[in-house]
Amino acid sequence: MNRLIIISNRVSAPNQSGAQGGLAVALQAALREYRGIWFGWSGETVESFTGSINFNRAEGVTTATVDLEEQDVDEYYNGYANRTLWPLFHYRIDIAEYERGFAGGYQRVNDRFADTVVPLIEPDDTVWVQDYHLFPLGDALRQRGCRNKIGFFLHIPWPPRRLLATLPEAATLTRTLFAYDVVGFHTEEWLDSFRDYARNELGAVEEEGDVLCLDGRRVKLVVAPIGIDTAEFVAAASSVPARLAFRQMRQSATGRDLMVGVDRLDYSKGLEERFLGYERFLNEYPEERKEVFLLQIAPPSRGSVESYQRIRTTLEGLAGRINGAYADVDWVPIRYVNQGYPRGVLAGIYRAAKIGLVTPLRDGMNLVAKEYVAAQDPANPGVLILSRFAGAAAQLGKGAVLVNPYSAEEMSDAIMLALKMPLEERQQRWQAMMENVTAEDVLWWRQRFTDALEEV
Ligand code: GDG
Repeated sequence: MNRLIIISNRVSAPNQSGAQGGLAVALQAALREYRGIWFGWSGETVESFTGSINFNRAEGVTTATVDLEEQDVDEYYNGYANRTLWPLFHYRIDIAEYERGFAGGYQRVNDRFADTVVPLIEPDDTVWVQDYHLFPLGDALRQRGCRNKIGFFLHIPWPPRRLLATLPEAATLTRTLFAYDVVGFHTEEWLDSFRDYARNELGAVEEEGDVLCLDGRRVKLVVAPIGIDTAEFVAAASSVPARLAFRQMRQSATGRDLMVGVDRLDYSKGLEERFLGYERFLNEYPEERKEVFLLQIAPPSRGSVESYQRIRTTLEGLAGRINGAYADVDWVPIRYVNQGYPRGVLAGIYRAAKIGLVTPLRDGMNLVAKEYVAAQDPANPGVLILSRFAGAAAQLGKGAVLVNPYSAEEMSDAIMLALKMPLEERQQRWQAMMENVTAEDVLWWRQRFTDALEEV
C-alpha cells in the first residue's frame, strides 16, 4: 500500500500519558505501520485562520496540524459536532440542538481542512477520513480535484432513519458520503441504518457486494469493528506501573471485590443508569453490600458544552446520595474519580477488578470493554458486564454478561451473577472474548478497511 493520509478532527501526540479518546489510541497504532501523515486540528486557536501547517515527527508517526479560529471551534466543534451530531447519533434527539450557524461553521471548517490538506496529497496516496466531524470532507476534496481513493470511517453509531430525519441537513449530509469510495461502520446494525436512510430518503440503489449507488456515484459499505492494540495492552498489564497499581488496588480493597468503570464523562456512557443499577443491587442484596465496591473513573470531557456540565452535576449528586445512604465507617460503596490515569495504571486497575462494568446507553464500539478483557489474568479472570447497545456486544456477546442498561433490575442481577460466577465459567467466557480481542485487533481493523479501499 502507498502512503496513508489519515484525517481526523484532532491529532494528539503519541504516548500522551493522560486521558485520550479511543480513536487517538487506535490511529497511533495503525499509523506506526505505514508511511503517512496524520492531519487535523492542533487543539489551538488563532485570531484569524491562516492554514499554515505545523509538522511533527515522533515514534514513527508524522503529524500535520492547523490552528482554528475561536468561532470555528464554537460552531464546528462545540456546536455541530458535539451539540448536534453527537447527541443525535446516540439517539438523544431530546438534547440535540439544531442551529443553522452550527451547520455553516461545520461546512466552513471542512472546507478549510480540504484547502489545507490538498497540497499534501500525492497522486498515489490513499486518504482515510475519520468520524462525524468530517462527513463532508470527501466531497470538499473531490471539488478541489482530488481523485485519490478516499475512505471514511464512522466511529459512532448511525442512527435509525426516522431519528436522523429530524436533522435539517440530514439529506445533504448523507449525500456527501457518496463522495467516498468506501464507508465503514463498526457493526452490521449501524451499516443497515445508513443503507435504510440512503435507500428510502435519498433513493439510492443497491448493487451487489454492499455497494450503494446514487446519482452515478458508487460507495462500498463495510463492517470493520475497531480493535485495540492487544499485544501492547497485554504487555501494559504486566508493566511496572500496572503491577504497582494492581497491588495498591488490592490492598485498598481489603479483601472486597472491586467493580470498575472507566468512561469519558459523557451522557452516552450510561453512568447515571450504572449508579442506579448498583444502588438497586445494594438495596436488593444487603448481605452482599460490604463484599464489593465500585470504582468509577470518569475524566471530564467537552466541559464547555452544557449537557456535559449537567451530567457532571447529576453524577456528583447521585454518587453523594448513594454513599450517604449506604456508606459505613469501614466501607464506601462508590469511589467516584474525575481524573485520567496513565494507560499502565489503568491496565493494573482492570486486572485487579473482579467485574468490568461497561454499560453505555449507545456506543459505536467501546474500547474499554476490550481493554478490560486484555488486562485479565488468564488463571483468574474477571467478568465483563456489557451493554447490549454497545457495538462491542456484537463481538463479545458470547463471553460477556449482556445487560440492558435502562433496567436497574437487570444490572443488579448481572452484578450478583458476576460476583458468584465459578472460576471455570469465568475462564470459559474470558477465553471466548480474548480470542476475539486478539484476532480482531487494531491492525486487523486497519487492514480490513484499507483492503476494502484497495479493492474498489
Ligand atoms: C469513540 C466511540 C469507539 C478513558 N479514561 C482514561 C483513558 N481512557 C481511554 C480508554 C479507551 C478510550 O479512552 C475510550 O474509548 P471508548 O471506545 O470507550 O470511547 P470514546 O472515547 O467515546 O470513543 C467509541 C471509539 O471512538 C473508537 O472507534 O469505540 O464507541 O464513542 O481507550 O482506555 N485512558 C487513559 N486514562 C484514562 O483515565 N490513559
